[in-house]
Amino acid sequence: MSRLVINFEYLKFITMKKIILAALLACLIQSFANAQSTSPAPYCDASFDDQQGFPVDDHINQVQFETLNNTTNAQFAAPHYVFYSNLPAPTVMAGVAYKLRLNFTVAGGNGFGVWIDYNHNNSFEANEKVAGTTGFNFLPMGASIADSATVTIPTTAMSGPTRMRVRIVEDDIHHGVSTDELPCNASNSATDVMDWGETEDYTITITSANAIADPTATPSIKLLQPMVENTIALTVPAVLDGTPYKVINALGAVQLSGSLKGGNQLLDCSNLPGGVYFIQMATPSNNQSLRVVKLSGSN
Ligand SMILES: [Ca+2]
Ligand SMILES: [Ca+2]
Repeated sequence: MSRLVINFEYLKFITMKKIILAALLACLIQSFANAQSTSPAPYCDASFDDQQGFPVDDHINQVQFETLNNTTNAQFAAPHYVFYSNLPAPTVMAGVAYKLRLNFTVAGGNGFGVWIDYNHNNSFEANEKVAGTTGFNFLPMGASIADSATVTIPTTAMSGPTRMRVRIVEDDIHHGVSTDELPCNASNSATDVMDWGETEDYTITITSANAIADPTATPSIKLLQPMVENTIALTVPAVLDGTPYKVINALGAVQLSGSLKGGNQLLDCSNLPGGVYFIQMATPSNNQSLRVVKLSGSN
């Protein structure tokens, strides 16, 4: 009898061990699948060398761009480059302006720069710099330094997944005292690696207004993104110019109203609280209702 009990206990022990091992393995696979990348390829190196052993904690706390909202509140591990390839890409439309919001921890004389590879040539040209400091306009020092810019996606931008790079840079050797930051390290020389800072890369998805409009279909108004921040972006066929619209909340109360214009239409919803809304339009061919979710806490 006692032998049977011992064997049963032993079996229980083995089974528990298997369960724990399986759970650990599942965790490992999950964290690997969700991991960000530390390789910038095929883009240029944008790491920092901490001035060969003297680290300074200049870093990016937060990046907000349309539905992207990545808060790290930390400097990524040395050499302080990270590609957040694991995050859902926000969708932005060519020809439309979007708000970019940034927050930094600034420990010294820092500038910053943001680039978007609009032409998909795996390089950040000077005309692809969409935000950043210039000249002697250093960022103020502090633990929570906010900055923002309006980024208008060029109508010539290529459609599809597109790399965006955000950098904060403090460097004594590379560019003297200017805050006109560059997207890459200048050369392979150890002393040309930038001193202090952080680089965060992201993927954004660019859509073309032309690709969305289908002239053979029944004219209808299209919502560019189901989840919005401060603006609702619509594509309105020219024949539906002048279509009246109402934006109602989940209780049916009208929050916004007006007439749409043909082309790309932006409705300012920055004053509305987060939640579900419906854009209702009476078009000549049918009555349309589009559902949109405004993200909370973004205004
Ligand atoms: Ca960071
Ligand atoms: Ca480029």
